[in-house]
Amino acid sequence: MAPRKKTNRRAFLRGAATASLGAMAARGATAQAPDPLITDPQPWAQGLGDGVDVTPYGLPIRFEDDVVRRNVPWLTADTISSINFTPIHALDGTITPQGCAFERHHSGAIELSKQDYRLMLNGLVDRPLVFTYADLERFPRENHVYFCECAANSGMEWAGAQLNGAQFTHGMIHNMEYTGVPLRLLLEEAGYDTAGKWVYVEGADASSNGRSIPMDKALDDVLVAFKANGEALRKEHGYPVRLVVPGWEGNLWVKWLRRIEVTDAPVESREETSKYTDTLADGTSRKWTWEMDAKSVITAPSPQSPVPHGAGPLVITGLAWSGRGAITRVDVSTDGGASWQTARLAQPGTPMALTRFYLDVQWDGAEMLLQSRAMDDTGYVQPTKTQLRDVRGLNSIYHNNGIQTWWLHKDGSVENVEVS
Ligand SMILES: Nc1nc2c(c(=O)[nH]1)N[C@H]1C(S)=C(S)[C@@H](COP(=O)(O)O)O[C@H]1N2
Ligand SMILES: [Mo]
Repeated sequence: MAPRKKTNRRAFLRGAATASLGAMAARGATAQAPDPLITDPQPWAQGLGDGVDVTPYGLPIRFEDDVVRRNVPWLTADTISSINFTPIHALDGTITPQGCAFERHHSGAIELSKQDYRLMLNGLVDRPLVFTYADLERFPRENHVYFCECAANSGMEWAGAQLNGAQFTHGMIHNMEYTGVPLRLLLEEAGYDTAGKWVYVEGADASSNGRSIPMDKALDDVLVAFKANGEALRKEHGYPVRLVVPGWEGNLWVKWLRRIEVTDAPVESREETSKYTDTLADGTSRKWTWEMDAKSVITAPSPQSPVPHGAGPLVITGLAWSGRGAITRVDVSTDGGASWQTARLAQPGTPMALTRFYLDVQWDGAEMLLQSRAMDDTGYVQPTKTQLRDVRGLNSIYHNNGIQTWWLHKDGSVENVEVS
């Protein structure tokens, strides 16, 4: 799975050997032979490029066509009730383009137009209401950047290192800027009853993916969203309207949102009983584990993003997030957790959104055991897998936020291993 760029690397080292000493440690080697890419006229400068309308809506250039969502075929019986993974090993910054943001469907991605869209708000309210898409556009709206992480992210890694790539171990996550109407405004419009302690939300797809949400959360920061990263939601993310439930597990982020019922008790639906509960060592299960605890992963170097350049300057980078607040600090270890260095945050952490971190090191070319650990503004520190298993046992699938280890080999290749 890990693309090993051995030929390229050897070619580079041969070139570097003939170049000046120290070139290997520099960020760009000084070549001695004339470089035809500089000295010769190139085809792209000898003709004209595409006109402005050749691509009315642009896609990434073909050289980047390996930066795509991928699934793991053996995980699910088919691709309809399935999941794929964001290529986090190849992205930088924090915003996930919709085109490569992971998808999780229980009964496939449906096509629902704005014209056919209806949102019902019923139950314990003074006035049951139905909103069209155009109605929603007339409520005051807000913009917020939030991550959405499936509770099953890293679930395959509970018993030990399994999938060889950050995309597969940690890629059930995306981070977008949402535009939407606070759910509170719709509840106020309908006049919710004080006996209404919960809302039950469901989608228009065959699975409906119904979930109960406590009223406190519904009135706090939940958004009825229709734009992501400035444009309409993509079909696979719930076009035309999805729920955004900041910091809470992805399953609550109902897509193709069709109904919100104010209730006095949780529904205890399939998705919150037989699924998305956490079975402990003694066989009992925790429920209502909504928040996504602080977590981080090094995205490069990682198995799909090996080091192509040998010893010298090396950028170690990754993502950190917390469903309970903002990331305040990320530490990186190069020796499997024996010692830690505090990484540089590209931007100060913001609540319930991805934070990018960097550690710029001089790599001596020796193997490293790379780890990262996140801390949030509640004082919480991301646990080791041993600490997590001490509390949760080995029966769990969901909510694995344990520290990940990548083994960087001398040849620059990287492997998923466990140091617990
Ligand atoms: N209507 C509906 N909403 C849904 C789902 C679904 O299958 N149907 N899947 C849920 C799950 S389990 C997750 S993790 C998120 C994934 O959102 P995404 O597909 O935009 O990544 O959507 C949630 N909302
Ligand atoms: Mo999920």
